[in-house]
Amino acid sequence: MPKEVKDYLRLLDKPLDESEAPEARNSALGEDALWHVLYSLGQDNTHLTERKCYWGLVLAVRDRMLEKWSEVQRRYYKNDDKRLYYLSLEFLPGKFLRGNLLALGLENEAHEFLRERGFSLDEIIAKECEPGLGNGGLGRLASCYMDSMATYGLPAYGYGIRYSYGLFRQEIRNGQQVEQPDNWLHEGTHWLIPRPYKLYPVRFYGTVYEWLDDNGILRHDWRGGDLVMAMANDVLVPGYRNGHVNSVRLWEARPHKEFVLSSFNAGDYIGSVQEKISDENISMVLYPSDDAPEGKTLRLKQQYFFVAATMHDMVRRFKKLNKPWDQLPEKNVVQLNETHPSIAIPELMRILLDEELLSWEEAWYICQKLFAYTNHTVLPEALETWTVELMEQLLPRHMQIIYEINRRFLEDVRLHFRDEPDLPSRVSLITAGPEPRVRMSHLAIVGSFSVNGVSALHTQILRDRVFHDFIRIFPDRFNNKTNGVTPRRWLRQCNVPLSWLLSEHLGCGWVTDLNQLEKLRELVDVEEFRHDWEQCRLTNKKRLADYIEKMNGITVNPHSIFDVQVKRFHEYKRQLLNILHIISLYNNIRKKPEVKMQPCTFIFGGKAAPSYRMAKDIIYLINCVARRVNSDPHTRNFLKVIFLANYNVSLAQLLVPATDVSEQISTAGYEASGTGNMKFALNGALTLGTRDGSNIEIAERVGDGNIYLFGLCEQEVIDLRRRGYDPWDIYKNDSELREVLDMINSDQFTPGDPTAFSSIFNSLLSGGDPFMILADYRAYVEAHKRIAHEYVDRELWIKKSIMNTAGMGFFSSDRAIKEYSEGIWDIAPDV
Ligand code: F58
Repeated sequence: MPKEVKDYLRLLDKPLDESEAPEARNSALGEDALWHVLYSLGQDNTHLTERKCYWGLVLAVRDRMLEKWSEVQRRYYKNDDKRLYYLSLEFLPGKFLRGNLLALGLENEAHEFLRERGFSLDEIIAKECEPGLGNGGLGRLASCYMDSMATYGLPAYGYGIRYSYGLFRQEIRNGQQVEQPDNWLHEGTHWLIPRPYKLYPVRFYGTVYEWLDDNGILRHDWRGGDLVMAMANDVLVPGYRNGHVNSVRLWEARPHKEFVLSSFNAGDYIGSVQEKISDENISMVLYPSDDAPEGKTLRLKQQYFFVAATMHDMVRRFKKLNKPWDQLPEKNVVQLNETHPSIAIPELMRILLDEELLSWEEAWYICQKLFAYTNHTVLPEALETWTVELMEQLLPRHMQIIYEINRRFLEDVRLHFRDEPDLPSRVSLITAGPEPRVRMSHLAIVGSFSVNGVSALHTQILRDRVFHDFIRIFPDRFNNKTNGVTPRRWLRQCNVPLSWLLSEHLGCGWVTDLNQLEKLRELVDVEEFRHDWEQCRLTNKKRLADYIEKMNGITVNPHSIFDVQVKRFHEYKRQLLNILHIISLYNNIRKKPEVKMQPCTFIFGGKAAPSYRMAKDIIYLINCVARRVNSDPHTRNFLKVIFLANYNVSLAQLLVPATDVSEQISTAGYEASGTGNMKFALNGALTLGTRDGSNIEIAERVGDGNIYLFGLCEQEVIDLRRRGYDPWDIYKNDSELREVLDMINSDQFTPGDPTAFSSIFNSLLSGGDPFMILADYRAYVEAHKRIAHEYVDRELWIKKSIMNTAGMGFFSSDRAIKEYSEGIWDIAPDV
């Protein structure tokens, strides 16, 4: 290892010197930052503060991106490129500054500028606020994909909502989750470029009028109701060192009428702004879950709001080209990230039929060639539906169009599947019964030319179970695109020590060609390399240990196994299985203090949807167990349990490089893919996982010997359910487990309150637990034993760690985006 690398390990704030020259520009970044402090921020630039430097830098970086962005936009027009519209109700980009500096090759300049003024980039970035405009994997995937699209040079646009409040900020008080508003814009942000002149009206409610056109064709006109304005805000997304900059357009709801002056003058101050406030509410908050009925209308409003504005934008751009309508799908493709934006299908139909006066056949032909849909879940309760009643009220014209799509579709189905009288009701876009509902996934399937799952297993499940009927109707429509993560953020940015080491041995090419990590296989037997690998990991672990000390006031041993489970809290992800095992470990240490045990630090993080009682109880249980375990002098040196509050992208960037064991333990068949699993393995963590989602594909690539797979596979879960799963039987026969469960069902962790966790106990035993936690318990414990045993053999462990990183090239989002662009979108890079 060269001397500088070793220096780096000691001095984390030292810049990483890469050979590539920064983007050519006449003036220096620092000079421009100073200029902006005075002329854009309107502040004295002779006396600098951290804040001034930060915003000055942001504006100077933004200038550089804007120059490239406008060049790129002009090129798209000039080259008449086919464009991709990526529609997502969620984006989780993480902090911007470091990623943008890295992409533009400006990190050193920024370091220098700050250092000369007595500040440090790391400290400044620590205070940067993070847009939490998503719940979890789905939103983060959208951001990884935007990064890869820009790095590949694709003519692509992201579209979403500029929520004023992101997902709530999680605090832990007395062990319980408390939700606080996440006012990420409290200081404003220059990363967003507001476009007050890009303002489109969006209609809700109203009446549909019918009229006959000159050819005697019945036409429709949707009028009246409420109008809300959608205002564009652009976030720039630079490619990695390729001069390419794309953008994500986030719509903000603006009032159609500012305020009612007559009411104000009459003294009705509240009434005068009521309408304005209700309009602005549309982009106020991101929904953490859609199971609260009072939020339902607002959520559907959000969906239509951003989709209507986006379709308007696409049509406006297309019209500038003066091409016939049938070329719309030749020049554009729309990817729907889950069903949340699928109302785009009837919206485009409405535009083409009612505004552009196309025939139904022409309009439908265009739609079916334009839209593609990605499914991210097999959970029945997460497959979105809306009551016909609500749809008819809020979007009356769209409901008519959906009825007509359904009528024609079912007519076709009846014609082609004459001997299956039940099929039409199963595939219908609208459910039968007293409260009919629109199935958004069926709408998305019928209105798209491509439907994809996000891992091989998930796509297979869609084919075999969830959308089985549709496979026969549209055999060529379904395909798989296994997820990926961007190596820029999830290795180069978050793991600087390892990036140094990799670049030193492999060159810098891996940052944009992750398959180059394969070459690491040649280095596993080099002792010095393994030593350096371990040093990098230890540096990262110490950094995390410092953070834990600071945030939770608990000292953890950086030489202990860092075993991490961070993700949204959900029963299917089985954080419960993890904590059950921890309690049994705790019992064992107390019973047999003489047995030497490898010290272990179990780390949890993640948010529970505010209305999801069980998920919140599990968080509480983990914190109660942590309190007990961490304060027990008998176990303190061997076992620590940490819950890190407010898990977000930045915290993930700190945790991922410091993790030894990555917990990916969902019930097989439930996790569509997972992307956390990829980030951890890429950084050299070993996965402890079920044969679920993309864990299976990770195992294929890192090798069975370098991953700990355990438990029932998807088919076995189904078989067991069919045979009858009896958790009481397991309870009776496994004394260790019984002891753990009885402790939960007593006041052991909540002195004086023996029923605090009875709902958890009952869900595991009496409720028939669909996630079959106890069925996998023994196999999970055994896998942990193997881990503890093998971790001690440092040579073996480090080799396995290296083999993980070496095998993860496939899981780059660059690969995924290439597959999407070749296999679905039919678009090519313009660089
Ligand atoms: C996730 N879905 C999947 N949904 O769970 C995960 O397996 C997959 O890797 C990832 O998508 C990317 O494909 C997901 O994150 C949500 O966050 C829902 C959004 C709507 C509200 C409820 C949560």
